[in-house]
Amino acid sequence: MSNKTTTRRGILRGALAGSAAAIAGRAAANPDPLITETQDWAIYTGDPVDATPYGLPIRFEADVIRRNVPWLTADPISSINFTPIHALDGTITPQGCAFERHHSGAIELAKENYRLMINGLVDQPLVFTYEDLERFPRENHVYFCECAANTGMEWAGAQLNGVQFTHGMIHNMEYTGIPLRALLNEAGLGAAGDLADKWVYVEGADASSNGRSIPMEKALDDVLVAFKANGEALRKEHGYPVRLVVPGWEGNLWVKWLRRIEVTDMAVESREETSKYTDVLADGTARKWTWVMDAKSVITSPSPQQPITHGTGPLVITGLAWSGHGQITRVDVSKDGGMSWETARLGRQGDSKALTRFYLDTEWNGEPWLLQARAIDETGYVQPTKDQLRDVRGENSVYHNNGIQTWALAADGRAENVEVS
Ligand SMILES: Nc1nc2c(c(=O)[nH]1)N[C@H]1C(S)=C(S)[C@@H](COP(=O)(O)O)O[C@H]1N2
Ligand SMILES: [Mo]
Repeated sequence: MSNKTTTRRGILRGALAGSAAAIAGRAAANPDPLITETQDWAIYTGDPVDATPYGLPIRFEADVIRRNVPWLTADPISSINFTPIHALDGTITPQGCAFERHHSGAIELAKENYRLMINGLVDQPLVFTYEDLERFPRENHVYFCECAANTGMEWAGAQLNGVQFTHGMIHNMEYTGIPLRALLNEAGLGAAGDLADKWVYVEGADASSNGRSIPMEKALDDVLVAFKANGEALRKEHGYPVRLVVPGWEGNLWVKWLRRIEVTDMAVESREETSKYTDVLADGTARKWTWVMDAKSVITSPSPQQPITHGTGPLVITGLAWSGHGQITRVDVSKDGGMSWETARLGRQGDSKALTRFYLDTEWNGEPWLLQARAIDETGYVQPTKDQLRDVRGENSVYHNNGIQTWALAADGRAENVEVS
C-alpha cells in the first residue's frame, strides 16, 4: 500500500475490495529477492517421504505448545497445563497441544490390559475388553472439554497475561465412541427400578481414580465412552485407551482411563464433588452439582501473546465461544470495554456443546481499545460481566468463572490483561 504505481493487480484488487482502504495486500514492491532470486528450497530437493513417519509441526511453529504455570500447583504430577489457544484457528484442538489435567500423573495402559466394569444396580454385571467395545455401534461428535478451574485465577482481578493461561484449560475434539446408554442397556437397568433418582459412579484406573457421580438422566442422554479423538487413538495424557466424554459438563467428570461404572441409588459424594469442584459462596456455604459449563467466550487474537504486528488498517479480531447448554447463537465484540457492541461473524455455525469460532473483520487506526467478547447461547443466556458474576457468587470461588474478559490494546499493538467490570 506504500507503493504509488498502479499495477493491474492493484486495480483488480481495489475493484474487488470496493474501497481502497480495505486492502490488506500490497502492490508489487521494488525487486523482492524472495521473488526474483532462486531460493534454496527451489534448488535442492526436500525430505523424502517417511522422513517423519508420524508428522510433527514444522520447527517454525515450535512455540505453539502446551505451557504450565509452575507456581499454580505444588507438583507437576497433580497439575495442569494450557492449550495455546492464542495461536490456533478454526475450532478443533490438535491432541498434541490440548491441555492436560492429571491428579496422579498420566498413566500408560495398554489396550490388552484394559478392562471396563459395569456393576451395581444392573441385571448382569459385565466386564468389557477393548475389543468388546469395538463391536458396539459407535458415533462421532465434536465437544469441548473445559476444566471447571479454567479462568479461576481471574476471580478477584486480572492475573495471568495470556489467553493461553487465562482460558487455555479447554480443548475441542471430534470423538468416536459408544453412547454410555448402550453399555448400560447391555448390562440391563431393570434391577435399578425407577431411573429418575439413580446415578452412575464413574472412576479411572489411575491412582487418583478421579471418581464422580453422574445423574442417570445425563448418563442416558449424550455421554460417550470414547476411544478415538480427531480420528486417531486418544493420547496417553487424554486417557488412552478409553475415556468418558460428558458433553457440556465440567472437565472433571470426563474420566480418563475409564475402568468402572457403578449404577447407584445415590451420589457417592466423593472428594472430587465435595471438597473439590464445589463453589464456596460469600456466606461460606458451597454450591455443589454445578456440572454445566455456562456460555463463555474470549478473544484469542489480538491478545497478550498475540500483539498486532502488522500496523494499522485492516484487522481480524478472532476468538472462541462455547456453551454447555447447546449452540452458540451470537457473539458480540466491544472495543470500548463493554459500552458498545458489534456482532461478530461466526466461522461456521458451531455444533452443540462445541467450540464456535468468531471473527470481527475490522479496521484499527492505532487507537487504544478495551477489547471484550460476550457469548449468547441458544437458551438466550448472555455471558455475564465479572461484576455480575461476583454479585451472585462472591469472591471465594475458583471454579466456573465465565465472566467477560478484557484485553487493553495499546497504540503499539500490544495487548494486556486488565479488568473492566
Ligand atoms: N482418571 C482421571 N480422569 C480425569 C482426571 C484425572 O486426574 N484422572 N482429571 C480430570 C480433570 S479435573 C479434567 S479437567 C479433565 C482433563 O482432561 P484432559 O487431561 O484430557 O485435558 O480430565 C478429568 N479426568
Ligand atoms: Mo478439571
